[in-house]
Amino acid sequence: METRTILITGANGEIGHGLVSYFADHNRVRVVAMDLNTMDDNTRKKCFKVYAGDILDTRFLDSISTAHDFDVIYHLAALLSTRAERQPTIAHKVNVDGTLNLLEMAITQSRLQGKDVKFIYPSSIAVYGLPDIETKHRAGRLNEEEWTEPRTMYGINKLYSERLGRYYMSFYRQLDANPMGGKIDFRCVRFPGLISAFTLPTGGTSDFAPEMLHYAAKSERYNCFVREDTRIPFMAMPDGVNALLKLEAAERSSLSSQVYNVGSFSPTAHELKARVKKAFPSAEIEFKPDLKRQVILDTWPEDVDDSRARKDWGWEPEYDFEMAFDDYLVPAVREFYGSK
Ligand code: NAD
Ligand code: AKB
Repeated sequence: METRTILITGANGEIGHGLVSYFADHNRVRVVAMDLNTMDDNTRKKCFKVYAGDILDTRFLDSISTAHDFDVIYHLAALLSTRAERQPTIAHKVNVDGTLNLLEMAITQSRLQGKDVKFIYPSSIAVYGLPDIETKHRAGRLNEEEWTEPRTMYGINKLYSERLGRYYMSFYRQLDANPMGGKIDFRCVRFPGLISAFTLPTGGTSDFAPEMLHYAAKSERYNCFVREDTRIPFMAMPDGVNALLKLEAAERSSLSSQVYNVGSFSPTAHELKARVKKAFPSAEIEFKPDLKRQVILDTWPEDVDDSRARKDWGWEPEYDFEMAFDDYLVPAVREFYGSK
């Protein structure tokens, strides 16, 4: 087997840490990692090459592209929903123009190398937009096509990027007389909120779940910014990383779509609090809803229908709600903070 070269953008983020660690334990992979922020030493050591720079800087991207032939690009760099809503024009630049720059890099590479380059893209449940809470309750589990009417800049950016990926894969420069070389093999998962035991998210709207757990483990009081009855889907970080890897490894011929929902568990904020308090009985968690952020969560679905991913590439989460806490989150977060 040949050694594969993999580019990870946004490698210093939550998912990036998980992916880089996975590849570090596997032979025959060269990870080229890039992020706006300088990579921490631990992550840096696990990579073949590390770059600090902006995905909006096309000269910077060109310099990376001329130095490496990529087999796979994991494009993770983005601004998440709350941050994107506060800085919509910057978010549009990073989430849309940045993605376009990476797709251009990928198509150029595939044409020069004369082979397909895989492009793995994490989208989000933010692509959905339910008009009101009654409709949200009634709609329940959504498949990939229902209610894709996002009401946030981030959700709009993600939905459009899914479609850009499909364009680059199937219709790019469709008027060219002699299309040459390889193509982009675009594959996308729509993630729920991810919960890691080792990193705290910044700038997302699903952040209340990981924050609740981490604050409890640090014995810090937590004011939860959502209502107790708020229900959106979540997933343990190892399953999130695994979903990306599994989709990347799937045979192209088995994929009937470019975009796949992946689900795992879907508790209310009240149920999350109860589960965190079971692990950390002295945790102080109070619900103090931020009405503006709540509106965003009320437009996201209660759950997702991931039967297409299960059928096409054998998606199945390892962790349900109880197992995520019992077998991963609680032991790992305790060890991380040295808490009891
Ligand atoms: P994160 O915020 O932890 O990491 C994103 C990384 O991108 C950061 O390290 C940041 O420095 C980098 N970045 C931002 N702007 C950049 C730029 N202009 N140039 C280069 N790097 C830049 O996010 P994450 O949780 O690791 O998410 C990774 C991807 O997964 C994102 O595309 C996100 O939308 C998607 N996603 C995440 C979740 C989740 O719950 N974590 C859910 C759904 C989808
Ligand atoms: C966010 O809250 O913005 C992310 C997501 C669900 O995409 N965690």
